[in-house]
Amino acid sequence: MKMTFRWFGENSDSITLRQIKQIPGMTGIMGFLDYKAAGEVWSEAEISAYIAGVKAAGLDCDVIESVNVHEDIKMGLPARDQYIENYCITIRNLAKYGVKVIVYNFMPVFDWLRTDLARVIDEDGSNSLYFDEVELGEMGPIDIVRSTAENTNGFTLPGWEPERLAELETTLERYQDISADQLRENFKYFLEAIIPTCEEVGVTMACHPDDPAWPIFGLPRIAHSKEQFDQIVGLVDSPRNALCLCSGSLGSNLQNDIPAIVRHFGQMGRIACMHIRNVKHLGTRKFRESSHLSTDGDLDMYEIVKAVYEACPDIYVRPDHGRMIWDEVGRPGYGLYDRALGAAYLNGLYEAIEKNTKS
Ligand code: CS2
Ligand code: MN
Repeated sequence: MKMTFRWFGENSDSITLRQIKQIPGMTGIMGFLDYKAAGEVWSEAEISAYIAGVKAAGLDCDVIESVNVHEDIKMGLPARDQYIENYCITIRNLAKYGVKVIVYNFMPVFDWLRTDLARVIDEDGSNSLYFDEVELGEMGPIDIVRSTAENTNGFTLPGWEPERLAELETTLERYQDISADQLRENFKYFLEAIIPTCEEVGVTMACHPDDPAWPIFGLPRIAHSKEQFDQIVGLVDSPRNALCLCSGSLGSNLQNDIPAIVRHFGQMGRIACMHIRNVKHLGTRKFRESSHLSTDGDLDMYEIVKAVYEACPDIYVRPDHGRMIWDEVGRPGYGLYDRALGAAYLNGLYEAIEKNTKS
């Protein structure tokens, strides 16, 4: 299990590479050029400068996260071929600088979605990302975009880039005619076009689950259960067509048995990486992101890490969103302290499981 940390880049993160390097057991980052719009080519010059900085800090950059898929690809519009071509160039460019895994998602319009980015947790005064389906219904898509964009402490959030959201209403309308099956067809078209390039250059695509794990605003969503992931890995049967299982995203629906899902896809060799975090359910489709500790949320982190140890011990993992604690101000979900605690905790679980198994 290679422990990593999400990092947004020098001018886009409140956290420095030096701080990340000082977290015990940290091997590298999951990198991101946060200024790139979906569909744009990531140039060699940009990639090499970014990765050189990471390497100089003593960290690896084997995983890149959120090379976002252009909406025209998801909607199956004629312009998709151009965007797919751009995507293949980006894959090649990343491979040249040693990138092995690209994390992406195939969610229409929105990436992960919350109704509050800083809900105070009364017990201890920290705050965290929060979701309530009732609040969501009252807000509607336009309000949620506005409030998300306004409450990020000046940072952009992955998947919430202003360019992508400018044409929100038109995009939402277009999706009314796209069924889940059609979306899956478009997904297949995308994978069939890019996986040969991945095979050639040795890059694995890792699909991140829908978050929350059900359809939102009537938009089709096809990546939030074991059955759906079975369909996705079957769209193109190649080890380069793999998953980034996110325990917090899948865990928003407690029907998802995460250790079993990890074992299933891990044994198939189809998990490239994981985001491991906990969620605390507060009612039906109402939850907050808790600390990583099992007893603070509803997921059994020991069982999840044990499944990783048994089924796919060589994968990259990272703590996912953390709470804001110790008065830290930063990009919601991506502060330093709680995620660093999460990483140390997950490494501790892994060490204990490994030693127990071997003794
Ligand atoms: C991330 C997503 O914060 C998160 O949960 O996992 O933003 C993720 O990077 C994307 O869905 C992948 O494109
Ligand atoms: Mn995630």
